[in-house]
Amino acid sequence: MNHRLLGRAGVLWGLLPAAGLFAQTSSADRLIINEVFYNTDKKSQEWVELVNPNTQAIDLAHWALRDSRKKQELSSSSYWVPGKSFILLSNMNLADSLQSRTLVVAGLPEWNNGGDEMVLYDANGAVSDSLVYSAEWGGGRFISLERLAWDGDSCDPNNWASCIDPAGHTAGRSNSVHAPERHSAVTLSVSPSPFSPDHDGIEDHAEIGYTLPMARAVVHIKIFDSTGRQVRYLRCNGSSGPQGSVIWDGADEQGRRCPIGVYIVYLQAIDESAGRVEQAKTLCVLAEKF
Ligand SMILES: [Ca+2]
Ligand SMILES: [Ca+2]
Repeated sequence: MNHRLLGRAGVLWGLLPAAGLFAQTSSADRLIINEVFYNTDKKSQEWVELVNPNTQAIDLAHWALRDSRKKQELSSSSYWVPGKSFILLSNMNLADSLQSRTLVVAGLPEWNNGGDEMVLYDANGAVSDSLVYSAEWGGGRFISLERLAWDGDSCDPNNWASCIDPAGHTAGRSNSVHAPERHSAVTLSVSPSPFSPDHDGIEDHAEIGYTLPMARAVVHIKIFDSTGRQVRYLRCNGSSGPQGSVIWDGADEQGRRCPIGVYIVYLQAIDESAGRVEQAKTLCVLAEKF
């Protein structure tokens, strides 16, 4: 069967990083914002955890961090962050209570509980990492907001979640929720693709099948168009075993048939008991016969 758009998937897929939705940035020579403890009673209890994912140490001299209102230099003299290690930034010395390495920065911005902007600059003024979080991304009163994947997009809400450690945070150590491998162990497939939801009884639905590397998980499946706009929340909070499938009828959230084009199928599987989150994405082509 012939379909329009057949063969164009690769072209459109190449355009997707420009949309920014799943853009991934190289982590070489930079520090990454890894955890934010923003919802506390006092500014002095807040902190930000940075991670140095590289093997070589990085000097924080003249690095800076800003929120939506002010930019604050972190250190006027050398302060080395060893390779593969964490550092907390705080207004107060939290070493006694958290037992982790802390750089005390008087004048560090206060992080708003509802959401805030956070931009980390290196000594040359280049942006090392940045995000604009909201309370909906995760975190809560004395519960931190944790990053899942170091090489994931800082601005992707799906790359952040509430800490599930009993302490409410993982200051100075690996996060309680994380995507451990660069390549997900999830398999995700769409069949048939292209499909043509024109109700002629032939290839009207796409079956999205998956296998998970966990016995039980809560699964979210979303459909995005090629500009990164979410068109359908196909499965929300669904309890799943190690494999499953869902049907997409080609309709958006309002039941309208989506335009022909290339769509992104995004799956997130969360195993809270193991503190494990896996993600995967694949393409699906919605076409029409001719
Ligand atoms: Ca706060
Ligand atoms: Ca941590």
